Amino acid sequence: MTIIVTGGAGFIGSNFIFHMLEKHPDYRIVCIDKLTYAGNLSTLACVLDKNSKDYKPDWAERFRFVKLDICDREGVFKLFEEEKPDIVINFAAESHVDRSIEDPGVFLQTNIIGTSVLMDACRKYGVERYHQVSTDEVYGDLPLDRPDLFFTEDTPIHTSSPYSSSKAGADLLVMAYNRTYGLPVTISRCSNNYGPYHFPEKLIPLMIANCLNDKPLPVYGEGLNVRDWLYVEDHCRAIDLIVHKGRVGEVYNVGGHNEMRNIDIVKLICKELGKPESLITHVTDRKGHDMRYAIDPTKIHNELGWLPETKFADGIKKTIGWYLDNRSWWEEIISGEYQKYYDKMYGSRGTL
Ligand code: NAD
Ligand code: TDX
Repeated sequence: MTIIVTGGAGFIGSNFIFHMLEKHPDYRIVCIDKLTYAGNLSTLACVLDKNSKDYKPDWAERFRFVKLDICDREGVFKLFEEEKPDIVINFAAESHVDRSIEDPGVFLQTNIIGTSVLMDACRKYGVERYHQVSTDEVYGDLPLDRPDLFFTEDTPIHTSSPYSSSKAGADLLVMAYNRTYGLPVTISRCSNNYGPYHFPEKLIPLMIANCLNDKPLPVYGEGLNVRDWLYVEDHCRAIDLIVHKGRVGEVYNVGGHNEMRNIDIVKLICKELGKPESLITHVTDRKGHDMRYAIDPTKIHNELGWLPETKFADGIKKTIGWYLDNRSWWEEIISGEYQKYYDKMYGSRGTL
């Protein structure tokens, strides 16, 4: 079995590759990644770098890395010709809402055009399954005063940001390729993930890094927005189940019934790291900021028996522990180009 995983040098894709190499000792994984600002080869040290203390030779011999843009039609077709993959799983995306608000163009290119290129290659070479890793953000948001409401697979698409719109556009295209060409597709729509290798521009790793550096903790608005947090390994298990046992042409929502307000997450991180809450700075809100995401995971539970295994209280401790043990990974990231991004995003942001 050969599986192409796109975006495998990023947060969830890398965790998924490790999950699959561990869980399926007879699978080969071919990772395609453009290595944008969010992709990092050091994340894949355990399968690429013989000098790394984490190197796993039995994984490395079943792993291939190819630096490639999923929008590069010629390059993608050439690789499919060579590898003839059985399954293709598309994690590659521009993934940060704030960046999409600043510059939507690249989101449309990678998230929509890239998806169509991959599916065209799947049509030409034939695959058992094309899986699209999507997001709960395609459903828009829920009001804070209706805790009884959740996103189901039937909730209408209703996007807020250029990021979520580009992901929704890709989802529509995936369903169209299934109906028009009979491509065997599935889609998963997951809530917010957290865990190792999470890029430090996102809420949880940003707050951990800033706490450790005694820097202000920039909470957008009052911090009352709610997200439904899922430990990344639970998401990886869900995708593994869907590509093997999920029904073709179906969407599966993935979420942990673990809703938390941003401000409470930030306070918890301060507490765990023994830092004062006075580091918290309320800054100008995100434009179009979604209030609440909440997934109803009944379908994946009933059909595939999936349930989240990691409780938030344990997952956040593990995650903080990982960032403490792997300082060089994130310190290298935040010392480079990232600093310019940070200054642009936060430097001139007003405080409340
Ligand atoms: P990430 O930003 O950490 O990683 C994205 C990876 O894709 C990077 O390695 C990057 O180099 C690569 N990439 C970007 N453009 C590319 C291109 N044109 N060609 C090839 N590679 C390219 O993202 P993530 O948080 O790991 O998210 C992975 C997927 O999961 C995305 O599709 C995202 O929409 C979805 N998702 C994320 C979350 C979350 O909480 N992080 C939740 C639900 C869904
Ligand atoms: O500095 C910050 N301050 C802050 O208050 C940052 C970076 C975020 N926030 C808030 C905004 C959100 O309400 O925290 C919340 C989480 O923000 P992000 O980490 O940027 O995630 P979110 O916008 O919820 O989107 C994430 O989940 C769905 C992923 O980035 C997406 O790729 C995924 O599809």
